[in-house]
Amino acid sequence: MDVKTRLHEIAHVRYGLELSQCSDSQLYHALLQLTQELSAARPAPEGARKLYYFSAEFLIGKLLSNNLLALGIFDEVSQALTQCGKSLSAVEDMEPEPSLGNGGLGRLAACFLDSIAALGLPGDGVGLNYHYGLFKQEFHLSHQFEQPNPWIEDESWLIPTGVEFEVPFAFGPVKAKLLDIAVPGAHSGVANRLHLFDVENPAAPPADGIDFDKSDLPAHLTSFLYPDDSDEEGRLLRVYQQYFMVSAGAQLILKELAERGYGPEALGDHVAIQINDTHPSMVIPELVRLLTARGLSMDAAVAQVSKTCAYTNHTILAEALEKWPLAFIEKVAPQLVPIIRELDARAKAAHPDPKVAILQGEAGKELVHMAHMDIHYGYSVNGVAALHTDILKSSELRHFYDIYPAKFNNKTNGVTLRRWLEVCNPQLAALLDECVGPEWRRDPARLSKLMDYYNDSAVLEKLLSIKSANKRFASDVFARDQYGIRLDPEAVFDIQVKRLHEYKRQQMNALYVIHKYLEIKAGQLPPRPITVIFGAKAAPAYVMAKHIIHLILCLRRLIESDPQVRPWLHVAMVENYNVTWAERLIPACDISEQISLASKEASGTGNMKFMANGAVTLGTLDGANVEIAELVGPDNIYTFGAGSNYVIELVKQRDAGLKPGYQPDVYYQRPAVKPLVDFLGDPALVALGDREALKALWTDLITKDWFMALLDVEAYIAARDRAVADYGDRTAWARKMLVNTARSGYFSSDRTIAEYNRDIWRLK
Ligand code: 26Q
Repeated sequence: MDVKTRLHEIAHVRYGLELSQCSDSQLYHALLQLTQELSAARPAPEGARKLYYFSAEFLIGKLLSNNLLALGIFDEVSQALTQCGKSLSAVEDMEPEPSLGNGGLGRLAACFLDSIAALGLPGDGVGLNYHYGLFKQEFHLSHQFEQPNPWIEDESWLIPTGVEFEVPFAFGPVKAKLLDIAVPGAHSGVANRLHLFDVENPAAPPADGIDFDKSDLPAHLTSFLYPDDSDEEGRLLRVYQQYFMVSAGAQLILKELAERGYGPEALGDHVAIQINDTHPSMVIPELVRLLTARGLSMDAAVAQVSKTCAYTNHTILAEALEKWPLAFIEKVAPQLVPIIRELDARAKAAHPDPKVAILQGEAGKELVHMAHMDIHYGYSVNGVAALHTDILKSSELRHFYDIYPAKFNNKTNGVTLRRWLEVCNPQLAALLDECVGPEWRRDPARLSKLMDYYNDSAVLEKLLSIKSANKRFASDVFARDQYGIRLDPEAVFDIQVKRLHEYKRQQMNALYVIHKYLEIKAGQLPPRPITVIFGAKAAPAYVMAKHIIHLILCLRRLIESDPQVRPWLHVAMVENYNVTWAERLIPACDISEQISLASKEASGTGNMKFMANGAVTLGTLDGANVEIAELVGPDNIYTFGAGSNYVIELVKQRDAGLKPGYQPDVYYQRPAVKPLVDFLGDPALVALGDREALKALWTDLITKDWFMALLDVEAYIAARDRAVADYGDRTAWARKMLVNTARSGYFSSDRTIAEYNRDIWRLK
């Protein structure tokens, strides 16, 4: 039966209605059923080994469009809806967005599942079914507030499997129920699964805010996703969550291994586990425990686990490396403690250097260094961009690189161009079909053929008109969703959307806004209107990040109410930035802000999405920006600021208390910088906001400035002004757009996954 007929039939059976009579919500549920049926009919891919991608986060976003595309029925469904006066995008508005991740790491896991299935590789995700996901952000009086973010409805993408495992906590066993989400692969005809574990009796929704009684375990094990920076109190529950995930996941692996006809002694030959940062690292001792319980000797169990597990590092921020008190693990899962001690003893016997020990600190107060356990007992360690892997080898993990050079490898991140180009920017995708042929959709490297049109004025014009249309669309949605505020589609759209973190330096972007504001007040107008768009959630306990949001929102109000400045400068901040917002904003962007302090952003993946959609990067030579710069060449990117070697040297001096280190005061005193920073105390601004918050930010900038915004701010302003000026030569700018899209094929996660498979997983 063809798809259209089946859709009509579903509408009839469910509602007794014609498609044209259905509400958007009814159509959404009918399409949910249709895609679920088609995914269920697909076989799972087979191979010598099967991959389990363990991650505490899968930031999948809405799934309807993506799944229609993967199933090859997007156009057909879209037409069927249009024919009866409906629109797919209105239907998609009915779908709640699951926010099962914080940001980059979680979104990467979702892109990876999409690519694994598209390449026809056997690989499933393993994670947790958070009921509320990351908090929903609201702004009141220019401050962020957090609300619960429920996403599970009676009918959803979750498929009950009936599979259950018991997770043995110290306080008693808890049943882990397995729910699956189908992951159909584009072009491959197969489907994988995202396995999400849940408790049997989840807690009732919280009455107020996102606080809850953290002592009420186990009902809360899967209530919330932890923000990437959280308070002490929350940390113990996070260990409970992690153990819940890895114990159930490890049991699932052994069950499926047995179903394929293999015993536990053959684990490493038939299974690969990718550990997505250290959040799932307890899978190592848990598997050792389960294998020994099934009769393997300790030696054999350790050998199998070491053939199975591979670790990805996503950060070089020391404060983000997980070190759990052994006492926490004792409290949560005491059965792991002797195993961790044994793993530590073996590592110490082979490598006495205390810097590489798993257990560190004096007896009774020992910390378990999760990354160290992964590196000793995993067979692969990878960073997520070339620069990041180099820094791991030469500084952060140098002592491990000395011991295990062959384990280290780089896998530069990628993004699925199906969601981040085909679905979110259909007009550009259609132009690419015309120019390079539709094969780019299977083989993104072919996007480079777009270079043939470098001097084709019709194509350059078309690129500009598509960008304009996307800007108008984003403005309309913005006006609809954000209290009727309009964006000016004629202005340069300069966008920074990502989690709020000092190292990402939204505060430096705000200093540029102040710089422009002061120039305009002094009568010096920019060559054209500039719209600066922010989107960012701050972890609830991250005080400085909240101050930065406050600054941005106060600047927005100040500029909005100033008739002299308003025509030239506009600041917008989307509330509750999420995957859906990203899909609207990225295609509308002219200048992509990627301005982290060099050496601090492991890779970045937003940078890749913007590039593919024809935005020009304004960035530091950090993370994957370095590779973007190499691919597009200096005329098609704006780079600025201190390099990573210099920054690493400054940080070393600062940590050792050596001179000169980094002294923000030296930069603050510069005549071009001081007025920008001091504007935080300007009466007009302070009148709109919270004096204490702005003062705290000001004091931090001039005395600490931990991520060196003042070091780079002058170079940043110069580079940004140059980009805004260059934007005026429309043909030259269109060429930059073209080169960026043409060179973005490298950043397809299909390429990344092919490399993981070739070098690490060897699935088939
Ligand atoms: C840890 C302990 C307790 C509570 C929370 C956490 C926690 C949660 C999430 C720590 C870190 C994260 C997320 C990290 C993350 O998103 N890293 C990003 O990973 C991307 C994909 O590789 C990179 O592109 C980014 O550069 C990196 O910042």
